[in-house]
Amino acid sequence: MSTTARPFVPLAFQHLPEDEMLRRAQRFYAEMERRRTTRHFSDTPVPRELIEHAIRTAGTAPSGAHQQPWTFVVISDPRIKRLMREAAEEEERVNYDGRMPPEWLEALAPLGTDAVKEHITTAPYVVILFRQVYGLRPDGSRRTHYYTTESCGIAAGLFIAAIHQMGLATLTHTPSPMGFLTKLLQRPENEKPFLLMPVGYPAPDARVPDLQRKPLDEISIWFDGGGDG
Ligand code: IYR
Repeated sequence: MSTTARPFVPLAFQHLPEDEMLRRAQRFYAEMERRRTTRHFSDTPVPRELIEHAIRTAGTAPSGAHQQPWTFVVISDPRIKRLMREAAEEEERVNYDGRMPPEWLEALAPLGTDAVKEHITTAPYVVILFRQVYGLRPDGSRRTHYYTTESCGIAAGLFIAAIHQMGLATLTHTPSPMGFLTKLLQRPENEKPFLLMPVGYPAPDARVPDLQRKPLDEISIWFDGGGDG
């Protein structure tokens, strides 16, 4: 098969003074540090345009061979949300009633999760990120996709950051197994559900577990070359 090189264009890169870089880094970190996952959403409507921007932002993620192996399915239709919640809760009841081993249930206990998935019907939008395991060419033949999990994980991270930065909240929910989403949302066989993210304002009385994040020295190891060796 012949391949065509893309034309290259100059990189539009803005060099900033170091003090400005530090200010930006601190401001962005402070903003992201305030992000919390909540399970309690308000049903206050959210402008569709905001969700569109978050998806555009997610779509800037780097991806394996620039194949952009993601489809964002956006649901605000109350009927579909209800069906989705019913199906998710059915699976989760099986999970919490024994499909998840005791060690898993123990790990979740501090977070207070259970089989009730109210966020699916309360949040004004539910965004499901589907991972395109392989691509489909216009003639129906399969095109291998590379690093789809990594690519979708990065896209999800950007989506979450965008949602937080614009003043909304989301939750990364992975109902398990997720096959019911493929059926309900009529996705093609090359797409697998990756993440379900309700989006909206937090409920006025939203509560979150009192979590601590690991400090820098617990999450990073540095080889500075400055030792006495
Ligand atoms: N999918 C279940 C269980 C669950 C698993 C993990 I790992 C979490 O961080 C949270 C929940 C549920 O959504 O309840």
